Amino acid sequence: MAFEYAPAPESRSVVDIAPSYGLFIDGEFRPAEDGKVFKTVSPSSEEVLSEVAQAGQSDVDAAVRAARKAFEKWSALPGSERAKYLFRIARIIQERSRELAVLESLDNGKPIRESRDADLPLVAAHFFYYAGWADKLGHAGFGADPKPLGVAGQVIPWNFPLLMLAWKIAPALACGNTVVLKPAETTPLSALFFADICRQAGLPKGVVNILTGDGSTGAALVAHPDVNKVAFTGSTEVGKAIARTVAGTGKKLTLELGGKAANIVFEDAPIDQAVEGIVNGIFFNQGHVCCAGSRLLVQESVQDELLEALKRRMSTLRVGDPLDKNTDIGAINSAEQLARIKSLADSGEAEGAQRWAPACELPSTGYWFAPTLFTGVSQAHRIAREEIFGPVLSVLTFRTPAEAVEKANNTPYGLSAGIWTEKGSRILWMADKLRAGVVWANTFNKFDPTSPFGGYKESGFGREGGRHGLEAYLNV
Ligand code: TAP
Repeated sequence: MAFEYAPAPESRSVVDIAPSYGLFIDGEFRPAEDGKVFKTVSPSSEEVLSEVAQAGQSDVDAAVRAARKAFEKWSALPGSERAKYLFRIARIIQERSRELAVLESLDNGKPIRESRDADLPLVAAHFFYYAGWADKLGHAGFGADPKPLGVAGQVIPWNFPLLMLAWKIAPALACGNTVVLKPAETTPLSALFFADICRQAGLPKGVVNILTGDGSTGAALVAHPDVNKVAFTGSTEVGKAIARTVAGTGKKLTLELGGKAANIVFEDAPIDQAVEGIVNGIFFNQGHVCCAGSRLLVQESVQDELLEALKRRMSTLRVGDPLDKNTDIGAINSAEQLARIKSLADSGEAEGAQRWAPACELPSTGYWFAPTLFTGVSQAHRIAREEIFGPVLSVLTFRTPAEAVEKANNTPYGLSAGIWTEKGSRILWMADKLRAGVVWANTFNKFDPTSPFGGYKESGFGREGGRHGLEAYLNV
């Protein structure tokens, strides 16, 4: 069955993307010292959106120098003054949210409904939330007068470009640190628009610096001797490399890495509600979510009923133009990521799992992957062990709660998990046994700035969000 939809695209004209952007250092946009640039491409149309500067070592040095200089005055401001800037930034984000949502969907490929209704409101909420903490740090449980760390070097991925920026920058500034942030190579634009928002808010020069570039820029930032704190979100592989770089330097480190979350459905769960949660858990943001519910653990007795309902629901998902408000699944962020998803899905078939996807016509240009389900998956299969970071769900079964816990925990990761059951006592028992930083019950992918988020094991350490999120940016 081919999908038919009347395109009602959000107008591109609400966002004015310049043909080129510089690095944002010390309150000014400037080219990279060696003049290097790279192109950023829309994954839904393969159109070049802009050309941005590629920061090298001397640009990293300049940005860290600017942040160090700004730190003296910024950290000495009363918290109530820092709060004013953060509130101002939050309000400007709200005012410009339509423009930013369209920009994010163009550069990242995510559906406008998600960037408009999830990413942008959460970005603003993060700045409002941490603005509220800026003058109350002495009451956060870290001593009467906790001090900021200094210059924070922050490296973020492409799956939630502006939201990951907010998770990093809002608590850092609230605590009195200054920041050098590197967005991902495939999604640099919203961070550059954020730089413009910092100017609009009158934020003192050098408090926020944005360095676009590739992994080498991130590596140079992390290794810079005058960076006091490193915050990274991305793959476990790069996280391990960063941990090695930072080891023994005295830099404070938080790592937010991959996941392979179990979404566990018991036989007493309301099936329709669970199906919505499963769909949201794995197909939200094309599955480019570190806490995605990528392993469905279903109790054997309801397997047939659940899978039938799930397939019916998956058949209604619309894949296509991210700017169409009816789109459920947008574009895969890059050709590289698409190749990775394809190769892992192929390994699922090769290892003997059964592959199913609803019939759907994918656009001929851009990077797309149909929502896909694998049944007959064993714990040894790569699709049950490795993070796919795409719209691919691996289904496993269990008989008893103890077996569910054992299978859910049988992964090097430990970021999140979901439980679907009517029994409150079972939720509490499971939450205690599951080795996951976040456990959702009868819901999935719920985020809130007041709630700490972070992992166990190879999913990283440190918490972002909530009061706990302050600790990462304070000398406690
Ligand atoms: P990473 O390579 O980890 O990229 C994350 C960020 O780190 C990007 O800004 C990246 O720059 C930068 N980076 C790369 N190498 C670095 C280094 N040696 N030192 C410092 N910074 C470095 O992730 P990816 O390549 O975008 O995705 C690969 C896989 O990672 C995905 O398939 C997915 O499984 C996983 N992933 C997980 C998450 C979360 S939230 N857990 C997020 C993204 C990806 P460039 O963009 O220029 O490479």
